[in-house]
Amino acid sequence: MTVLWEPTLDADAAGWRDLARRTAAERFAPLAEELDREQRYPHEHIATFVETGLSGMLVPAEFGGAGLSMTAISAVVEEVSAACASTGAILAAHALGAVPVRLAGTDDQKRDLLGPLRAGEAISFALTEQGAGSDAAAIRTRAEADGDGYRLTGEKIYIGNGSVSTRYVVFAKTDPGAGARGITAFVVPADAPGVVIDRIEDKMGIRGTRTSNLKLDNVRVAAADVLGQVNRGLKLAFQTLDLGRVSVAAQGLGIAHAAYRLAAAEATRRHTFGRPVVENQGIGFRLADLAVELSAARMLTYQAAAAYDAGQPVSMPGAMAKLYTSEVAHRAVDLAVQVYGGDGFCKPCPAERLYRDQRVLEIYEGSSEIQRLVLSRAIAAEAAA
Ligand code: COS
Repeated sequence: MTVLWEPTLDADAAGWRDLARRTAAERFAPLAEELDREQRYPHEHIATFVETGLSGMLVPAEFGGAGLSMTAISAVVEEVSAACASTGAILAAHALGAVPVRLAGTDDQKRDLLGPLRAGEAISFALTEQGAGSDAAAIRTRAEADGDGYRLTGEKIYIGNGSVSTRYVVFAKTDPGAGARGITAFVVPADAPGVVIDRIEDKMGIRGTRTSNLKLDNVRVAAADVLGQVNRGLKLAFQTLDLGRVSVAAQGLGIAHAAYRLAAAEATRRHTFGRPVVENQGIGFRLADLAVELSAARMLTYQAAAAYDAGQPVSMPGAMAKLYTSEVAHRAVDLAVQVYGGDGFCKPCPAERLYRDQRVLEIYEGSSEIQRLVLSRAIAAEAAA
């Protein structure tokens, strides 16, 4: 029995978790420091995703994938993130781009877009713009009707897997006067005329991931490239983010667990004043609190995943899981750095890398403030009912 609470997984999910754990230990963990130092996108890890079948985790069986449950995906993302936060984030971003296709794609779109993911291609989710991150309805990218199709113009930023994806799910205004009810989702090929990617971000953490902009200059798409209903794209984006937030929570579990293990091992190994650091209550009690918080974060995250698998709404459990887990991960990496002391402040201490890798979890796919907003609005609505 371990101190930390562990989810009871069905045989299928446990099999995928074990595969992810083995693969992550053998292939992803040894490169984590190098990817961070060189800010290098790990193409070889994509080959490993393909070899192990992890590339098809979100692809339903009828389109050649493994069609994992959200519980299994969470376990995989947790294991991979614990070994290499960048690789976990790459896997989660692959999933984020595929979700709107699964939710709203026609059979033809699913065949065309999801099948190639199994072979290692990526599709990215492109919503955020300068001035429209938290306030997603404020996007300015326009899609103007053009014969039997549309022409898209605007610029997206902070695209996960940007510049390595072959396709982008782009959200654009089709009825600018209609606010949230005037946005449509489009599938845009990376090689369409007018698509330009000219900025790769130099990030604080998860530096092995590629994060880019996406400029669209009068890009022509066909009516068949509309994903879901015209003018209902924002709802699709929010449904996608509901699920994405469970994946971010799973990334947080991985990072928090890695930090917890480092802190516990170092606090037990290192002696001060003639005894192991862990026997000083200032550190030992913080580790105890962290074990409780990390267990609770796991419960919230696997409960959110189970809710989705059972066909139940995931907005509230997903918001709770992301909010809590990302903040527990913040406290975990802070403790790991503190336990390592001066070493923890210097490279190449893994605690230093985790400290930087964790930070984005409280920002992307809805900041902590947005999760609190989602929850507080729901609380008010429930109280008023
Ligand atoms: N699932 C499905 N539909 C949803 C939804 C959800 N989770 N949340 C809202 N909607 C629907 C609403 O029901 C409403 O639909 P109708 O037009 O049919 O009434 C529509 O979407 C607009 O909702 P709302 O008026 O609540 O939108 P707001 O502009 O007030 O925004 C928040 C709500 C702040 C919660 C939303 O903008 C958000 O989540 N922002 C963060 C975006 C984000 O995560 N960005 C990061 C991008 S990835 S790095």
